[in-house]
Amino acid sequence: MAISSLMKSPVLGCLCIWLAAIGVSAAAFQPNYDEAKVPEYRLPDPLVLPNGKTIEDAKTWERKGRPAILKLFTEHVYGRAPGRPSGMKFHTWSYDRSALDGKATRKEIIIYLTGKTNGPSIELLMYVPNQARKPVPVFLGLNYYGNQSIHPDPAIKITERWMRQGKDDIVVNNRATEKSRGYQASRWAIEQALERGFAVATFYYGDIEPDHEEGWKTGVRAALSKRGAQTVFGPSDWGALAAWAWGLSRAMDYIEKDRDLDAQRVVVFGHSRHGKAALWAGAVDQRFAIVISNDSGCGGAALSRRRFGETVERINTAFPHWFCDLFKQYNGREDDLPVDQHELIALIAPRPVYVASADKDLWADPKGEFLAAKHAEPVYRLYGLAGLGVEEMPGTNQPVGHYIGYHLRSGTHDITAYDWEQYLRFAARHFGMP
Ligand code: GTR
Repeated sequence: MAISSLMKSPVLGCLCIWLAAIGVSAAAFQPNYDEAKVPEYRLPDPLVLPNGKTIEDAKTWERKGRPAILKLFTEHVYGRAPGRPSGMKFHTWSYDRSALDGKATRKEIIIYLTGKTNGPSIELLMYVPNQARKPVPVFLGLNYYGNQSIHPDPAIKITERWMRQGKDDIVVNNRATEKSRGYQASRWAIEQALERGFAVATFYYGDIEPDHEEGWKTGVRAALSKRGAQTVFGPSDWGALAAWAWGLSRAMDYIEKDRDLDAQRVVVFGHSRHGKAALWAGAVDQRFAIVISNDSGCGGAALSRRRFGETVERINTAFPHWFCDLFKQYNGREDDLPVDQHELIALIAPRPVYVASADKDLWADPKGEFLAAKHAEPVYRLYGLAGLGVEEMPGTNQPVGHYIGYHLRSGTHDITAYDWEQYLRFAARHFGMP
């Protein structure tokens, strides 16, 4: 039976929608996991300007090269986002100096994005170390299941926003339950970060846009548009990843106002789709001092032209709302992309950037992530900065790098204590902390 007739059956149709929602397309997509079958490809050179001239110094990169590449990514990949909305307001919803046995101050801040209390908002949770000289550096990242999922701390407000159905009664009727407290705590090394003198700030990515095809209608992409849920997006208008990245910049706007936090030392980080959003946020918004991509894969740190694991066509099919519409033109046509993902990393220069992969996470193409980091080096070199410091991909659990950090963790698609250890060390080194 053809897929199209299968889709017409109500039961199978539902199954297909469910599979698409969790990122498994019913269409038989066969990812390539064979290095020998990676096609030959030529990467665009970040140091060659559209007029064919080669960039030889950092000044020309900043004046001409960087803006040109940023524009290509904006128009062809992630889409154009608005700036900071006027009238944004911050409200301290909770403040407790005795959180986590007195180790930290817990703050919950509501960012009213349009200033209106009934408009879109971000609920930012943060832990600030009590035993530290203020202002402190910050790790800022999105979370998947609400702020209450990052730590078992019973005082964290449970998000009331729409959420994808999950396992184990974590989510019931698309709302997070009491059981979701600490559900993803293993992905958040809060205590370790606090001990090293970092604050950690996070918000639920669904505050900005629920992660499904129609999610934009109840997210900022509709709320900030004159036509609301009737908006018809142009080919280069923002997709969900650009919206999530935009949300990270709004959290940064808050950080700039909080005297306990050092806005000059903010690390934006993320795992998987949040890693893609973190890279784009760091590329666009140069206020982020360090950018960390954990297993971000296709549309993140992995080279699209390798077509290893997830491909452009596959990601645009399973997640049609993530990128701008124009990106769909490159389905099956990776070689025609005017950019590749090494240039996304290059946009972060001269700021330190860290790319991490996991050896069993072939879907995200670990080697493609390493190579993208490698091919970003020429831009760091313009600043006289060393990148990875190695020519070959290191073995598992052997972190490398100077201004471009990289490691291949043993294990699966996840963010673990091992990953955090490397990130905390990397950030501390670049911020001159013990
Ligand atoms: C997968 C998707 C990846 C990655 C991942 C995640 O289904 O294909 O690009 O983003 O989800 O975010 O966990």
